[in-house]
Amino acid sequence: SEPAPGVVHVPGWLSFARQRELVAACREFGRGPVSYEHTVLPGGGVMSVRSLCLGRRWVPYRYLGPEENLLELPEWLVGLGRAAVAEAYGADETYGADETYGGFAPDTALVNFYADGAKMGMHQDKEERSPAPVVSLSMGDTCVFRLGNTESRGRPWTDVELVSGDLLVFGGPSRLAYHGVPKVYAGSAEPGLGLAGRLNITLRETGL
Ligand code: MD3
Ligand code: FE
Repeated sequence: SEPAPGVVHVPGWLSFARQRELVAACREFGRGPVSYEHTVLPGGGVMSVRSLCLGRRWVPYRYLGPEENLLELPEWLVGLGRAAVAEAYGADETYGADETYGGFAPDTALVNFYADGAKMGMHQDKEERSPAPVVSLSMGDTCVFRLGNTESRGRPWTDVELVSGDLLVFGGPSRLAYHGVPKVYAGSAEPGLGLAGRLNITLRETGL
């Protein structure tokens, strides 16, 4: 479905086997030189989500610099991101009103882990310099994803449930919309997934 212009939601895009592989991969990412950490925001607030970055490094409000690449962004994950954009916008990768984009080439991935009670406040993703869309993959517990407007954190917004296996692609006119995760339904993941909590992977082009 297309909950807003340029936003495409594909429920159940990832097979259960693929979800399990992604969960295992995300666990493995955290065993290397970097682990999942709470981000401290410039105002001193601490995010309840724990995050890890692959490829070009950043924290949810700032890119840390082009030289930093502590964990490689695996080619298979780049390929999954490209497949996601093709699925959402069609093989021509046209998205939004009348923008076209010649090929999704993500150079960074942010992996967010939501333990029980974690949420994400309304924010814009405006650190990237590329007009490319953002690809989001969800695993584990179901959440409420709040899709706002481009003007303010407040109403109007649309709440969309994101379930394990769902794909969300954000591009075109909605790329700068406020959004957040006000609620995660604890214990809602299928037991066979091997995950307590929620994982979300976003793939992005920094344009840096
Ligand atoms: C809308 N993550 O990491 S994914 C984030 O579920 C973030 O962890 C949420 O918001 C999560 O910044 C939501 C869906 C998403 C991702 C990127 C976007 C929505 C977006 C970029 C622009 C607009
Ligand atoms: Fe975001």
